[in-house]
Amino acid sequence: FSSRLFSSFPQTKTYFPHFDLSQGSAQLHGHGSKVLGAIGEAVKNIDNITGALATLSELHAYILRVDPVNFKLLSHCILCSVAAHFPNDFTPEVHAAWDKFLSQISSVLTEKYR
Ligand code: HNI
Repeated sequence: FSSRLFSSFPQTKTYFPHFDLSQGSAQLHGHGSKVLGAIGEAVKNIDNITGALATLSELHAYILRVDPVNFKLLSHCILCSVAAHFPNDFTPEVHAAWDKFLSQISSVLTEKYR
């Protein structure tokens, strides 16, 4: 999903000047597992996503200062990746559920900006 993000929305690359962003780079793989690990934590704490991602929320708002628009772009790329990997399971209901879940995560990670 990171490769999709950087090729479809190259402006997002500006947050990763210190990364090797070529497709299949070890750094990108490592980072992707961290992001998916956080998404896994959100799944496990579906009733308390705010609590589960509190530290990450502060990191993105206060230290990384990622513009919130980028969360929509990333969510879109994650959704496309899920659809591409699990075409048979990606029913309209699953699509809607993932969309809702990812926007919930994005709200949590951008709420500290206000
Ligand atoms: Ni994000 C670091 C999770 C959206 C830019 N990000 C992380 C880490 C996790 C993470 C986990 C690693 C933290 C650590 O090492 O302690 N990021 C997530 C999640 C989302 C998200 C779950 C949304 C679904 N991050 C974004 C977006 C951008 C972004 C949209 C910018 C386009 N993130 C970063 C940057 C880092 C980062 C930059 C630091 C990378 C590094 O290692 O230097």
